[in-house]
Order: sequence, then C-alpha cells, then structure tokens
Amino acid sequence: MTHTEQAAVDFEENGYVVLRNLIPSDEVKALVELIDHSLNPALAPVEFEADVHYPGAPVSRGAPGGQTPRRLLHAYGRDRLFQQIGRHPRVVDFLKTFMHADQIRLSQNHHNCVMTKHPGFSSVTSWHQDIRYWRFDQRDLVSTWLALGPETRENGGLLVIPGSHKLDFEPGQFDASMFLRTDLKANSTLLSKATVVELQAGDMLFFHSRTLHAAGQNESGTIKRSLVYTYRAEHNQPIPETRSAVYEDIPV
Ligand SMILES: O=C(O)CCC(=O)C(=O)O
Repeated sequence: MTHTEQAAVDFEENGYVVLRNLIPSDEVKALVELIDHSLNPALAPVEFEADVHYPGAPVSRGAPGGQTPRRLLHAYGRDRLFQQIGRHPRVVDFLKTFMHADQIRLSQNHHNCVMTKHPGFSSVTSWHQDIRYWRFDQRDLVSTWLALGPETRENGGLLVIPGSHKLDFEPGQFDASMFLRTDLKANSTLLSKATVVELQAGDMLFFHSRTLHAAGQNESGTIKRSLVYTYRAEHNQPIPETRSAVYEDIPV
C-alpha cells in the first residue's frame, strides 16, 4: 500500500490523519514571520479571544487580555505565502483522495484563518463537530490544520475522538450552542476515547467536518500558531443564502 493509500484508510477509519513534515522548515519560518508581523499590530480582520465567549476567555474587549487575537481571519486573501499552502499540490492531492473527488474548492467562509493561542489569555474550545453551523449539500468536508510549532495538550493542541465522524448523534447529546454535553452518561464512553493530536512544525492534520474535537487553554509560555483551511468536493455545493455561500470558494 502506498503512503497516500494508507493515509486514506486511516482518514476513512478515524476521521483524521496527520501527515508529518509536509511543509519544510524554511516555509514554516517564513509563515511564522508573516504571522508575527500580522499580529503586531493585529491586522484586520481579527477575531479576539473576548469575542468567542468560550470558557476562560476575557469577558470583554475592555477586560484584561480582551485585545488578545484568537484568529487572523481571511488568511487566503492576506498573502501569497498563505495561498501557497492553501493550494499546495501535495495537500490538494491528499484532499482529492480523501474526498474521492477530481476537483475540490477551498472555502473562504469557514476556517480560512490563522488560529493563535497566546499564553496568559486563551480559552477552552469544547467538544464539537465543525459541520454544526455549516450548510452544504453533503456533510463531508475536510479541514487542514498546519502546525507552525509544537502542539501538545499543554499548549492547547487539538483533541479528537477517533471514528466520531461516522456516528449518528441524537439532538439531545448537544447543548444549545451545539457543543457535546459532557454531563451525559451517553457521551462519557465517547469522551473516554479522546486522544491528543501531537504535532510538530510542518505537520499537517487533516480532519473530517464531523469529527468531534476540542482544545484546552495554552498553559505554556509561548504562542501557538496554526494555519487552518476547509475544502469541499466540487459537487458538494454550499446552500445558497447561507453563511457557507457568502464568498466564492476557490478552485485549487
Ligand atoms: O484551537 C482551538 O481551540 C480549537 C479550534 C476549533 O476547534 C475550531 O475553531 O473549530
């Protein structure tokens, strides 16, 4: 079995797969420099920790840490370096294989951002499936998460529940904001399967839009940066007039 075939088997079974060392260190270095330049001062459009209202987030933009960036939005449109990752031939080949599609598009409406987690002021993202607020003909989209430094449980790296992309959930398993309820016995078996996705700079996580995932606060002393995009198969159209259809998706 080739490397790509094995990755496709793992992706199909677990709803995620990590491809190690996909982006070389000189490209990672250039991306980190670009991101740091874009954070000081923070170049709009930016989502701040205070905007998400997640556990641990500053209560308002005026509170201590309220100006801490959480996401540099619209990454693809910001710079050629971000575009090169978004349409990287190896990344696109993996995505086409995972989605069983000849043509794919990068969504400008979902993710398409640099996620940052700053020491001191970061928040907890509870268990969720990304598809919960997205509106497409089918629920099978794939996101890529490029680590630009080490990602561990300690600095707020992602946790996933392997195989959760294949499960049928009852509406009552989620709360009003569509986060998985952790107080339910029905969910505790599932949550006991949670695993940390440990990444190094240049590693790329591919994960299905139905894979349950979560992340903690950054308890380390250094900022964590990740570049995140979402893709759909050409035939999997966004529903007109929804948030998923605001900006045109990019053929890659
Ligand atoms: O970095 C995090 O806290 C997780 C972000 C996440 O899961 C998301 O934006 O869907």
